[in-house]
Amino acid sequence: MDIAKRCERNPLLKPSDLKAGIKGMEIACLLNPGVFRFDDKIWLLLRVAERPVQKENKISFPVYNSTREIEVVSFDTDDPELDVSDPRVINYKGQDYLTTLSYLRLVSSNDGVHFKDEPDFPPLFGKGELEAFGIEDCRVATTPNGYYLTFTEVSSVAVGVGLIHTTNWKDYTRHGMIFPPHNKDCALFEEQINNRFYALHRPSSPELGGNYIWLAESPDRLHWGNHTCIATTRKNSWDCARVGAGASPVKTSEGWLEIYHGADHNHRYCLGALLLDLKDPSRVLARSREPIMEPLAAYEQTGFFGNVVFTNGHLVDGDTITMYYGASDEVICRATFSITEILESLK
Ligand code: MAN
Repeated sequence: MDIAKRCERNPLLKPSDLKAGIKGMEIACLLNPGVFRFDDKIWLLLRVAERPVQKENKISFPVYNSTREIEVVSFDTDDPELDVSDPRVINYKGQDYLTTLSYLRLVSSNDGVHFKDEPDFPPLFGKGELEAFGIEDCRVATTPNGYYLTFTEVSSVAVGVGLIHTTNWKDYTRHGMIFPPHNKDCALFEEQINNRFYALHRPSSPELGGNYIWLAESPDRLHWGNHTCIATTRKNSWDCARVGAGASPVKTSEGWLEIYHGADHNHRYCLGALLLDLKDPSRVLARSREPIMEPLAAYEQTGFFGNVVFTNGHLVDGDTITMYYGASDEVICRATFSITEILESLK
């Protein structure tokens, strides 16, 4: 059952609300923001996906070249060696490319509904070979030592998870790739358990196994081990093709509550919940049978890539989770959940 309370002002942000951040490009999509409080305001770290204005019979997209400049690559749409069946990814002569280049950009708000650009806080762009196709879907873990950002690094060689640390959103320490390919959807626990750091992550195992949620532990957030698989996809279910963690798990009296996404073979993305043992988060205490949120609103069903609700950021206040999410891979929305209601739904 869909128990999300959608904000009446949804979508809160759409591509035309912001100016493109890369010269010569336009914003195609705003997606999947990380969320945090800073300086008495609510901030979103948006994934902004840009591309050149498309010309007839051509498909053009930006990539970073070896000298770290943005270069536009173009193919003729009638080329028989080109596969454009997915609006997000294209394949040309056996090589995959993304149709847009993503970077991370900050917007802030006093009320959590009206967001504005923050030109004094420069965006985070992909850097180096492993981010040549951009950086995406950044989770922000808020800790006493500052903010830890986990995000997807994309290039022609890999999809993996990068880590960045900041305290002021102006100076960043880049720690490189912490979960090697193929991996994404990494959510850090915001506090230690038994003196260890924990993370949820999503490796993909193409032959045996699949796209499952895993748990890992670390002494320092840089070196990860003791990996265990905690949630697989489920046959004939809304989450039969792919599952992945959302934002940092929420500590509740009954366990760590994780809102995760699940997709079926039609790439329809819904949200569900996992409840993990407080002292041993590798123990799954409960999992949603049915989604707690489905793409039901018009803006969730139609867009750049329709039938998607995808989240990797929220704020928690008492019993309320204020979740920000990407709808249809195109616009930014907000919904709230009652923690009690989610926990009830798991019984
Ligand atoms: C998938 C989708 C895209 C994303 C790529 C690379 O195809 O999630 O939005 O750009 O993976 O991460």
